[in-house]
Amino acid sequence: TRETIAEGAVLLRGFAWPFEAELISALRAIVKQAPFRHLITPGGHRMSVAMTNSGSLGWVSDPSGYRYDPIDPDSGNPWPPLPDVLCKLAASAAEQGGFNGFAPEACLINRYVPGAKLSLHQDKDELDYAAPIVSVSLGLPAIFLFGGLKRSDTPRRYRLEHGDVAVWGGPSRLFYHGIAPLADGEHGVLGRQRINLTFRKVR
Ligand code: MD3
Ligand code: FE
Repeated sequence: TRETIAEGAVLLRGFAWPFEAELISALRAIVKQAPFRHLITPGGHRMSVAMTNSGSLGWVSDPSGYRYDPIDPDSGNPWPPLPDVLCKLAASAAEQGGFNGFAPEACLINRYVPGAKLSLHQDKDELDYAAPIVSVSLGLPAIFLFGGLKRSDTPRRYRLEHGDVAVWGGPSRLFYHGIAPLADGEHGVLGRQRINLTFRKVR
């Protein structure tokens, strides 16, 4: 199903199901080369969400700030390249959301275990806000908080489940958003975790 939840924001429930097996084996290969790690925010806090990246650029945070970097700082190697299946999934979802020719440079991969959360924030480290962000949810369900342009806008809550894909473009591209602390549970395929992929065009 396809639901418009804000101007430029489209929720495609179950869109990733046909890609499930290939997607998960591609993820396992990425994580072998670039394991999940807990980044430190510029404020000195360790994030409860663990992260890694695939693509020509990866998002990183350290005490000096946030940036996109072609090199994994933990290994000194480039991030694992974006597998074809991920690229195709992102491009076809973007097309469903009305964005043709989406070619992501970065795929940020977030891992949540029960209790992990992502506080309300804007995604502003990209230079190109005209391109959408495509997100893919896998594993345990999560409550997604979707605010507005101001931090003080009261967020709406959406339950994101395994296979749900969303396209965030237009005005919604700069809306505040976050993930409520993950509830405990066990997912049939991924176990006790939630994985979220966000595909981004950076420059
Ligand atoms: C709305 N990730 O990585 S995905 C992030 O589930 C991030 O891990 C969350 O926020 C997660 O930055 C949420 C949905 C999402 C992603 C990016 C957006 C919604 C968005 C950018 C603008 C507006
Ligand atoms: Fe975000």
